[in-house]
Amino acid sequence: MPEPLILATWTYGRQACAAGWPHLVRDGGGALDAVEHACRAVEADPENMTVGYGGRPDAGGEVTLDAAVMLSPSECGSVCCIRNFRHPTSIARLVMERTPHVMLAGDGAERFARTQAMEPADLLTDAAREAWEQWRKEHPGQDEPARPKANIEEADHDTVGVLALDARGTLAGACSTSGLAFKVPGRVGDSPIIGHGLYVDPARGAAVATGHGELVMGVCGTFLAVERMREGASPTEAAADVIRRIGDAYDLKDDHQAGIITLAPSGQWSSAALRPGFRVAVRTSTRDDLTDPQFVLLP
Ligand code: SD4
Repeated sequence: MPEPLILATWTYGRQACAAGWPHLVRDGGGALDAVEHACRAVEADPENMTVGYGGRPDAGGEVTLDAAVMLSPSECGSVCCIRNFRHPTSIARLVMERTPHVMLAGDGAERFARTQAMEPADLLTDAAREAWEQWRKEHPGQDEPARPKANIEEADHDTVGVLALDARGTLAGACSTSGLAFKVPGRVGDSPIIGHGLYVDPARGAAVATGHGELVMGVCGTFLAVERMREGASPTEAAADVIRRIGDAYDLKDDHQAGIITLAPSGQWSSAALRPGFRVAVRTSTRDDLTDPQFVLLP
């Protein structure tokens, strides 16, 4: 019987793991409930400046959220450009469980959420609006795209990505984000796209990514990681291969960052990042801490 385990991105992943753990080990719970509740805890926290409520707006001053949930290639759901609901991860789970589709976007996703009795709510906090107003003052050009700094998540909080394995051996993953702060309106990153920000294959493993989504999207990052595990790579080799592939494919700038967590069905797991700063929260019956990635490409 596998040892239950939950892993989450960045330092605030500890908050996610703490919220997910009771759902992972309770009777009637499991990996899917755990990853959903882990994301919901971060989505509900207004102090987290770019996940859910309190997320940083796009360049036009509007907060838009993306999220995905996955159990297997035939059981996954996601939403993007959600503007009026605080829990996109739960909407993504409903897309997976109650529609024949994988991904709903924008107005249609919000209409679907209303049919599922999800409560609409404001996303913009005073702090996020003030941050946007300050950014507008410093960047008066209407269409100038923002360039976030590497590891901005540790200062300003960003995507939460969660993987879990329960005692029955079920693997599940979820991720939730408002994307890159002050992004061009309409921009969608890797997080809600299956195989980019999140991928789970029950027989082969799971992976979740964070950082500059465009880098991850160019190499189908999480699908690549799980595919490498399918070919026999260890979780560390698989995570490192994705980061190396990003290094090969892009002319990397100093402010570029990407991190990935990989988890095998056995419970063996690992992580890798382009540069130092990425951290992984881990919770088991005997552990509750933060770790640095096993592989880092650049000093
Ligand atoms: C995105 N990958 O939208 C997300 C952002 C992120 O840590 O993960 N930041 O590109």
